[in-house]
Amino acid sequence: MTTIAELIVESLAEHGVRTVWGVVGDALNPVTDAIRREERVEWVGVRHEEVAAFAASAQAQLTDDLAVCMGTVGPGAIHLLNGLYDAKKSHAPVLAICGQVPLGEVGTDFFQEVDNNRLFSDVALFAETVTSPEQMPHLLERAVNAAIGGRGVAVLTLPGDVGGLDVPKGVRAPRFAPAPRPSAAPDADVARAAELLATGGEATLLVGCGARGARAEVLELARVLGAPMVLTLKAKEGFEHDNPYAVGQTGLIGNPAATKALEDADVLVLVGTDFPYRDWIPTGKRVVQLDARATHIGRRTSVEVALVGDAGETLRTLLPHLQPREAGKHLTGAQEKYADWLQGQHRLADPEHDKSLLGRLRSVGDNPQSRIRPEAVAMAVDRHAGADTVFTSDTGMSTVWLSRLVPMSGSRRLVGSYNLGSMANAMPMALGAQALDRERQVVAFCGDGGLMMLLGDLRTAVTHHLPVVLVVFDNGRLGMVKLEQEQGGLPEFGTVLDNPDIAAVATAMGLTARRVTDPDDLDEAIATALASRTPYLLDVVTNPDEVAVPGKTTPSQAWGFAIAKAKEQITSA
Ligand SMILES: Cc1ncc(C[n+]2csc(CCOP(=O)(O)OP(=O)(O)O)c2C)c(N)n1
Repeated sequence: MTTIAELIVESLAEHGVRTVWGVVGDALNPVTDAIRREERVEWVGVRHEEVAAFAASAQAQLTDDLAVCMGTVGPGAIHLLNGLYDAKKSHAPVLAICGQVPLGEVGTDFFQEVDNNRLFSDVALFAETVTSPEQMPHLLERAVNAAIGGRGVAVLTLPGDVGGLDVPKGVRAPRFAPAPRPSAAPDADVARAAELLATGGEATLLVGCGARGARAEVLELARVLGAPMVLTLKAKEGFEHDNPYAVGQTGLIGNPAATKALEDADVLVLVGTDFPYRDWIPTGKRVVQLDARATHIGRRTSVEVALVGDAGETLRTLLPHLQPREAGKHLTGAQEKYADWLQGQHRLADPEHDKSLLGRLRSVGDNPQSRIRPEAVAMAVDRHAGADTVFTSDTGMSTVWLSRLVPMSGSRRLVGSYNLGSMANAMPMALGAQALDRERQVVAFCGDGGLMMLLGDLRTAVTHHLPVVLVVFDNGRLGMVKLEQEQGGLPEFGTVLDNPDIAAVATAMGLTARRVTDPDDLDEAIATALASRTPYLLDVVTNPDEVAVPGKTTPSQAWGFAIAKAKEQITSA
């Protein structure tokens, strides 16, 4: 006989699921026992279920296929929520298997009872509870089909006395639906787009991760239009390398060349992006938007021609309609501005810069503990990391340094909480990436605030032999909030972190760890960490006053910054 739990685990293994993340317990015991006996599936027991959900989200984003996490009755399920929201907002197919109190107690406000179907109703495309073996295999099929077909979260809840029940004799194995086949936008819409692009003037592309499968077509579009290409953070991987049209990111993490390329255009072409910041999408332009999801069309700016379809398929029908243009000042100007800006960033990251007069003026006093520039950390990682490294980053300033200074050359991958914007994701996502391939180099850019939130799972890297390299930007601050406060003209408040020696903590947890305080040690420390094949934490004490200037600063931001600094001087005097 086969139990419900066995049927679930066997069919997930059959589909290709190789890791399940979670914390064991009561209602889920039949499932974990089935995993114990299933050779194809590795159980990664974590210390906090949020880590399980972030790891699954990262795996789903990296593989474009189903990833699985588990949280048992009540609080165990609740702990999954943040990571599941990350998966939802990143369109990552994740199945969460959750526990529930025994059937007879459901609805009695029993110990630990939480109504999972309601709890997960906002985050999940599908959230149902298995109450009898006759619901198998249909309920499991519906859950997996919802996650894969709808690219989001499905939650399947198992009461304590249900997972171990036998499924009726002769029940067929679950069959999951194939992922939807991409198709091109309708010809008439493609023709309208071609007409607009032919007559509309200078174009700039804004490209997002929805275009990932269409790299060659998007580059060809830029060539034909003579257009600079602004990349969203999520399009960095796949589009940044060997791309003469790329001018970096826009928005708060961005650079002036990208901002200007958008502002100077007559026509904006949005490809596979739901870039959310309206303030950074200039108005008064003619706009063509191409996206597989109709719900993304016109959500951020007014669109004249909408192309609803797969990026690659649609561009292949559009490109033959376009006459190539000579690349003019619009493109070359943006390219030059971008190159200048990049050069400036690299100067900041140069250790010699700190020794120069200008560098000394910019550095914070004589305290050697705060002299390592985060830019220098990012650049040193880039120098020593491989061509196929997987990077993750925490929400906070570490994402800014990564975005600006770590090019996604070769087949590097990048994953973060870039739609939900949660802290604490980088380390769990690195664990998820590493479990997919233990030979591949995985590097996490962690904030000190972010890392400390889910610190217990440092040990998971050791227990499960996941040789991630965690680079902690230890600025003793909630740095991004400090910057927000100062740009808003507020004195810094509540952002100072009373950190322990994070390297010592990591060492106690069983990782190899090192604290770096001297800029002269940085390069060698990073080279050593990246060459090691063990879980490694580098606690780099960085300058908390390093300012990341956005691609465009408003006078009120600059003025706010000056006022905040003055207030801080007065209150600390
Ligand atoms: C879970 C969560 N809590 C709070 C925030 C708001 N927030 C965004 S960035 C940030 C500071 C991050 O600090 P840290 O991890 O130390 O990185 P830093 O910005 O200093 O590099 C905060 C509190 C958030 N995004 N997510």
